[in-house]
Amino acid sequence: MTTPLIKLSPSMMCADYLNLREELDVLKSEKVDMLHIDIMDGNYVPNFTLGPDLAYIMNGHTNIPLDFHLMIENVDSNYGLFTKVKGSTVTFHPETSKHPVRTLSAIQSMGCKAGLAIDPGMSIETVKHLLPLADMICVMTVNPGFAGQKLLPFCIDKIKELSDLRNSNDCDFEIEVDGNVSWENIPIMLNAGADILVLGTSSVFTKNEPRKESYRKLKKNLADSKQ
Ligand code: S6P
Ligand code: MG
Repeated sequence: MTTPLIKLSPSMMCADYLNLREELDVLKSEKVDMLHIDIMDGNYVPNFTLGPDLAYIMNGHTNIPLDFHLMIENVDSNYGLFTKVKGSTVTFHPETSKHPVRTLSAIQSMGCKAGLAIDPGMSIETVKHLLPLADMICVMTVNPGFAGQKLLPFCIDKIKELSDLRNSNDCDFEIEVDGNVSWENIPIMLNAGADILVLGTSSVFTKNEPRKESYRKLKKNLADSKQ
């Protein structure tokens, strides 16, 4: 991509599974930064999606780092399943950990970046002491669990709040935005301070457009957003 400052993390739960090899080859040629892997347990969220084994196969084929988004109840017992690829990111919802400080540093000690995901119902204030310890904060702009939902507009304020806090508090976490990252919403999200875009059915994973064309539109959208 021509905009190195903005990172792209396509959400693999939105891919065409019957053509996964072709999907991965496009992502390789588009030089996306990460593969966003949603992990769900049917408890924290009412859905099941991908698992670590398939994620490692995707990484083995592409060499693209993984961006695990854990939406599971029992994160403290399971985070170790997701740290196999050094340099990848493992993100959890802080309310799913008994000791989030310990879990953040355990993930980092295994050679991965550690992220915190902020549910739409959770305030930034709740996690303010954790912010300097995290490598990435994922702001959820839809309820976790499903693709294809509509943006909850009040979540944009949280991106801005995080960006302001980062500037004033000498933190260096990246801000990821996850949920309805559409052509219309991308400029608003970038303007609020997002660094990483999770791309799903709202942009590059559509039924009626070739992937290459979607990435061409995305590049144009990013270039226009920078002006
Ligand atoms: C939702 C999940 C997300 C979705 C993504 C889909 O629980 O965490 O990563 O895959 O939001 O994108 P879209 O554009 O369909 O909302
Ligand atoms: Mg996600």
